Amino acid sequence: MEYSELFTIGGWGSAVTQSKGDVRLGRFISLVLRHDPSAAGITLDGHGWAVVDDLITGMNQHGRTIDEKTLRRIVAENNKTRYSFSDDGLRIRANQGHSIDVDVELVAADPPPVLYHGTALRFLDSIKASGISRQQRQYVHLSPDLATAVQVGKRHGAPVVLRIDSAAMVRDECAFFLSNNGVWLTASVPWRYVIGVEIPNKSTE
Ligand code: HQG
Repeated sequence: MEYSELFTIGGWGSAVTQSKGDVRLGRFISLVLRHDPSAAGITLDGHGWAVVDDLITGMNQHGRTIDEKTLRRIVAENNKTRYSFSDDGLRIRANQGHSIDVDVELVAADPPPVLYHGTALRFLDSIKASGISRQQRQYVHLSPDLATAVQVGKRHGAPVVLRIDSAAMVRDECAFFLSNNGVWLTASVPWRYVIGVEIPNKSTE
């Protein structure tokens, strides 16, 4: 494989190098398992599980050539541990990030006292007015560290990171869930719990 075909994706933990083909397949798997199973002509059960054989067949029927070995490699190499297999290995689901209504049996947990939400500067006025809301997803996504939040924010443009007083939210009985891949999730974050607004400079990016 040519070096030019490879690029590195920053993420949680160490960087992982994936081929462009794997990245494209990964994006499609994410679309199917989080947002639109019909894109591969499959259905998910109420807990977000797809049958692995159905996913592979469906992807191939919808122009995404993949075999089981490739699927398992893409899942294993995923830089954010986005997917899990069932214990018997026959089903697969996304750990979090859904826009469709499935119950992935998230674990309720007490978060660290401060969490971070990365967003774009252009959303700030709207967030100040109405708080951080879940938009198309099931939950607001929060990161335990600033660096991850910067990366999340950059997906939308010039980033800004909001520092969240999660300890106060817990005192006020807001529920938090921890996904399998370390993302903190909550229903919404009213503006009063934002205790800092940080515009990252190059050294924190
Ligand atoms: C913003 C990625 C205006 C919110 C990441 C965000 C994450 C508002 C955008 C995961 C608003 C929604 C989720 C308001 C919130 N007015 N804008 N009142 N409230 N917003 O993609 O958090 O790579 O749905 O700040 O790493 O960016 O997919 O959410 O900017 O964990 O695994 O509306 O997606 O993970 O954008 O990202 P998103 P997100 P994966």
